[in-house]
Amino acid sequence: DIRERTFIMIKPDGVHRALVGKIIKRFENKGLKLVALKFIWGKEDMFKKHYADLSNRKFFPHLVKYMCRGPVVPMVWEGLHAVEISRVLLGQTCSEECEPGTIRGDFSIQGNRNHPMGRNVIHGSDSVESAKREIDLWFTKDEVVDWKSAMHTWIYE
Ligand code: YYY
Ligand code: MG
Repeated sequence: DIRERTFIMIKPDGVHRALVGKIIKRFENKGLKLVALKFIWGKEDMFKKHYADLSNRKFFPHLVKYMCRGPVVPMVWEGLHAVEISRVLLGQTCSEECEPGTIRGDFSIQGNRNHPMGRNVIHGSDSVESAKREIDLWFTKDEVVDWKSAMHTWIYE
C-alpha cells in the first residue's frame, strides 16, 4: 500500500544533539513522503499513553522521564510499506546491537537489553495498527495533510 503511514518521533536526545535535519533527510532520501510534523515539549500523560503497552515493564518510569526531558518531533511519513521500511531505517532498539547505516546505529552508542536503554534518538511504530493509534494520539485529523509529491511518478511505477 503506497498510502501506508507510520508514526515517527525524534526523541529529546535527537533534538538536543541537533540531529533533526539529518534524520528527516534519511526519510526523504528513501522516498517516503512527509504528511505531518510538529515540534513540542511532550507531557508525561502523553508518553504514558504512547507507551501504554510497556506500562508494566520495569523500565517504564525511566522511559517516560527520558521522553519528558526535552522537546520532541512527532511526524507522520507515508509510502510503500512505510512501517516496515522505517523500522529498517531506525535499526534495532538496543544501540549496542544496531547496524551502522541505520539511524540508531549511526547516532547512538549506549543501550542493551539488561540495562536501561540509554538514549536511542528516535521512535517508530512497530505495526500498521500501532501506527494508526499513535498518529491519532499525536495528531488531529486536519494536521495530517493529503498531498501528492511532484516526485511521485519518479519514485513509483
Ligand atoms: O520500538 P522500539 O523503540 O525499538 O522498542 P520498544 O520495545 O517498543 O521499547 C520502547 C522504548 O523503551 C525503547 O526505544 C527504549 C525503551 N526500552 C528500555 O529502556 N529498556 C528496554 N529493556 C526496552 C526498551
Ligand atoms: Mg516500540
